[in-house]
Amino acid sequence: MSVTQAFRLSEEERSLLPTDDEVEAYARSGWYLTRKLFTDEEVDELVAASERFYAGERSRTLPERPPRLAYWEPSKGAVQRHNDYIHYESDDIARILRKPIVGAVAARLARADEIRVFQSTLIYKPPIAGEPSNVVPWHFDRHYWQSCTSDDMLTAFIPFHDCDVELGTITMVDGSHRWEEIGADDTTTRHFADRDNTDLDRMLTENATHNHAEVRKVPMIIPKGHMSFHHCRTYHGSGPNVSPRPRRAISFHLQPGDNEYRRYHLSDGDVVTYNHDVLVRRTADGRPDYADPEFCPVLWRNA
Ligand SMILES: O=C(O)CCC(=O)C(=O)O
Repeated sequence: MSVTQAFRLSEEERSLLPTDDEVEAYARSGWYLTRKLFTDEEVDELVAASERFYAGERSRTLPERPPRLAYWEPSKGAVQRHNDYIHYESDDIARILRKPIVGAVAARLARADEIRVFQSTLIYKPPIAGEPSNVVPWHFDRHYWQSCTSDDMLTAFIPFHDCDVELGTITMVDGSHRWEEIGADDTTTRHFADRDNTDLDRMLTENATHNHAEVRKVPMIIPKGHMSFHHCRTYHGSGPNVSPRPRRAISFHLQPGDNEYRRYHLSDGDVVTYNHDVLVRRTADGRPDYADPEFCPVLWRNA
């Protein structure tokens, strides 16, 4: 199939794209709730494929385990599950995630001509009200992607069911992607699971105060088949799962076509690395290639 055929939308799919006003609203708020992009059958298949994955089924496994890979295994027990590179390890899940409409929505929001996969994490919050690992502290994703040149990366949060506050849905701090940042240090490049929650809460409050901004927390109430998008500088987090059901989702992290690897130094001179750096092919000048089609396939390209 040629590239232009692969990235074509039907008339019906075109009606699912964000309008100009919605693209403007995303630029102001840093988040967007989509229309219904996946059918109920596709969402049900995500549940079934994720259960097969948890039972050990893999289409392939990573050639090596990078140093900071999130990779739940049954031996870790009833904590929140995170599994990175799900688009690489499960073809059944990748097939659904890579529906062109998802990339086309991202391209509109990021005002980009091309969107590639950056990362995808399968997430499962067990239905245990007091499970501490279920709480996702306030953070923004750009901190983890300092080896990237782009300030316009974005994430689709894709629940596998209706998702609301009871299930611990993702919650955005409205407009926070436009704040000027203070207090960023080497620790911010570490994943929230390796950070102190009170430290992260304090950072949110201090940054809001510095920007004379109110912290307006907006829980994403997401019907089945819909998804939310957030900008890579939008503060977000999520609460406990106090429902009797697991909260199942994928965080689908996306990069605009112009994103590339850059050397980013910490204060002690160390260079920040991302898990891709030991997996992807090299560019002609020897840098990790964040356009390697094996790990970072193109999701959408404007004709
Ligand atoms: O699982 C959540 O509630 C938050 C996920 C997240 O941090 C993200 O999608 O970037």
